[in-house]
Amino acid sequence: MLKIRKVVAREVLDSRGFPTVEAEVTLDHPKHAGELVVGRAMVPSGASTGEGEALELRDGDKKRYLGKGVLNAVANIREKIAPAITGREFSLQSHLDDALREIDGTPNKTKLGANAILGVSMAFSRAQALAQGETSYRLLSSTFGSTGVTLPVPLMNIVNGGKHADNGLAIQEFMIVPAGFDKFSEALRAGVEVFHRLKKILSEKKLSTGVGDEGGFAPVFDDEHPHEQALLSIMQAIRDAGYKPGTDIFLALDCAASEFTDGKGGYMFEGTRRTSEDMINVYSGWVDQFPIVSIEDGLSEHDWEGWASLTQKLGSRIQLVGDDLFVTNPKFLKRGIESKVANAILIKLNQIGTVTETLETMKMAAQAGYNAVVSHRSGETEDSFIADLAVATDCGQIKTGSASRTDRIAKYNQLLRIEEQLGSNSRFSGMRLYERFRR
Ligand code: 2PG
Ligand code: MG
Repeated sequence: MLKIRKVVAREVLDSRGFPTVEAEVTLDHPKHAGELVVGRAMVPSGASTGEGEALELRDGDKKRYLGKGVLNAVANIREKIAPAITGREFSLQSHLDDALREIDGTPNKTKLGANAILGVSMAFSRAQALAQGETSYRLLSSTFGSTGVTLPVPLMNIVNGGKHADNGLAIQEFMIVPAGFDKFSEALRAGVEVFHRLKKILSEKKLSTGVGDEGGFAPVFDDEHPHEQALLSIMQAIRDAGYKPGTDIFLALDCAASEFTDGKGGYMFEGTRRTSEDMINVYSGWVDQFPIVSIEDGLSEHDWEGWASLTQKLGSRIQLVGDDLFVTNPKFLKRGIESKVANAILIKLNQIGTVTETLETMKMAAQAGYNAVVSHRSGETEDSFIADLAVATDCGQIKTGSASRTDRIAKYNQLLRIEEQLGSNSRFSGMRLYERFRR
């Protein structure tokens, strides 16, 4: 039994310089009387959010941080959550999370804010691991019922567009997927080398090498087809770094297409209005031309019909990931599974708001044969919980940005530590997860 001694919360800053919630949960040490353990966690924040996400509570007081303060969420932890759980014993993460959900009492965590609830949920998970003398990934893997030894393939977002940059690219993320390696650390190294090569290529073309929110470059490609230019530049960078596209390193996109709809059921892409079928044709063309293994949010979260057709056309060739579409919520994922929409889900803890519900959604995905990609948000902190979560669940993929900005690198560094700790017990998921779609 783990007795909660104290719950603390404060307003800290995220990678965009906006406030976010940090929570600390103190437990009595279960074995050493008089000793305490403290778990701490920080909550991330998205920019291209799905409409079905749990509520991120912001103060809206324009006099502080342009209305983005989180003092109300912090106060909810101090005044509503802390008094309700302090002194109580919880033997499992799910018991604590049930209690948090009960205090809130709404389906989308609109009363306390998912940022308040998740902060406490993750901090408890950390404290629980410390109390049991376990690493976070081991504790999470025993909760999830997995081996917890699989290092994920990193989906590294080296060209940023959409809402994460101001370079006019409709597509939000151009990622490299170094899946053709035996070890995570080797895959990461290859990805990082490609990142540096890309910088050289861009600067030789006199294009900007400034980075966007997720640490990828955000150049303005002065071309009729800037997206193709981005893909071609990345292909060149892979080759210049000495790797083989399509063998060592693959490509992935997050289109975040809900952000470039025209409001009338279509899309505005490269200056022209497109239907869902037009967009599917654009993607099919790219899949023919480039070694793309995964496309996330290729169509809008409201375009379920288009999604079904996208899945029919491309689902037997590549991974199709639902992010805004599923918002880590079992209700939407269930609909996807039943209607044969997508074949993978993006996992973001703050879309649903507790560790337990995140694990439940991942379970549902695994049982239905859907891949899962654990993901950062565009607004991040140095908190590296998602690195442990990815290993713990053996999901095999993590999306946590490019090879710059400490908010992104913190997760890669944690994965390097875990790989070392696991030693010869560690596995690397590699190509396995993408090959299953190539029928
Ligand atoms: C996404 C995410 C993370 P945001 O769309 O997948 O890359 O962006 O956090 O802005 O929703
Ligand atoms: Mg996305």
